[in-house]
Amino acid sequence: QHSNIRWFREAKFGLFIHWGLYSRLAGTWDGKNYYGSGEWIMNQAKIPVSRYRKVAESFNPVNFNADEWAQLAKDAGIKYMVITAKHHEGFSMFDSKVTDFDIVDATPYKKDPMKALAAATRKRGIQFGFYYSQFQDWYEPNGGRNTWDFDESKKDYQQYYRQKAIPQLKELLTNYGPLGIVWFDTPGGMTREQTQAFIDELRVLQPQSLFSSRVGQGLGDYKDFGDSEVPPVPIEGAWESIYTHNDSWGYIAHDMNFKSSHEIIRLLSNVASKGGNLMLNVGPDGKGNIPYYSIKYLKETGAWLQKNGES
Ligand code: JFZ
Repeated sequence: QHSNIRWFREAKFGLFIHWGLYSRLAGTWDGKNYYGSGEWIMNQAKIPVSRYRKVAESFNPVNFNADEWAQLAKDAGIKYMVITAKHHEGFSMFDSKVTDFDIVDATPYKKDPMKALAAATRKRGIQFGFYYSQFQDWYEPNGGRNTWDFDESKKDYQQYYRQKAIPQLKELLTNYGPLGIVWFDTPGGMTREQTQAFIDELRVLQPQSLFSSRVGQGLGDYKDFGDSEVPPVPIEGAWESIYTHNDSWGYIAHDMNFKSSHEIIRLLSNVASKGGNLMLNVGPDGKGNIPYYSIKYLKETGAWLQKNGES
């Protein structure tokens, strides 16, 4: 058991944020609308790297306001926040020296929003963490699962881990202060021994940081259930359920199927009563706005918790 698991076990409520170039596409490519998992649009539409990289040229989230996001979380009663530093699309939402395919080098925005968000959450006593897609990287010839540009059988995953994933994770674990969580996802391309070595290499940088179960091989610090899944009975140990707010993790302009504050509160009670945390997702748009209904229902949830909750 991780020595820093205590805050997590008491947290109950987390905010997941999926934000990347897919947010700017908003579920539409070449005039066609896609639905569900907006962050998968590059894969769904089989967009070649040569075209996808150009999306960065019009990614300019001028409305992003770290203090507003952190304050919304605070008002909602949220105790930890995990945001996508790099999703499967391969685009880095932070200032990375490892690649030019990042928000500072490739977009007109030219700033690092993660720096501001790390500071704004910390100021409010919210644990801050990064989601990082350590295996799937559809932008890199050696990254996992882009089969429309690259031949999967020719890939050298170890090279991708050595040249991009590990150096970038070291940047994230070095440049943003203490991280509550590193949220890994969809493992692949590593044996158990390699996964353990990967963890050991990163762990020394921030021993207090919790690693999610999707680091792979059962080696994470707490258990994540499948997406939108709550166990039927109370579960021992530290665990988390993750839910989308509407039907997608990444922003989709034509998805209005948001869970109301009543539904969120019921979900939160169900998960908390079984001893776990609910990490609810929001998908900000390409301008940096959190969707209107996410703000509305999160604020209502926070007001209810203020009145009826324990903390
Ligand atoms: C992954 C991602 O592919 C997806 O885009 C999103 O980021 C989500 C939070 O995580 O998707 C998964 C991974 C694991 C399961 C389901 C969806 N699972 O174990 O049920």
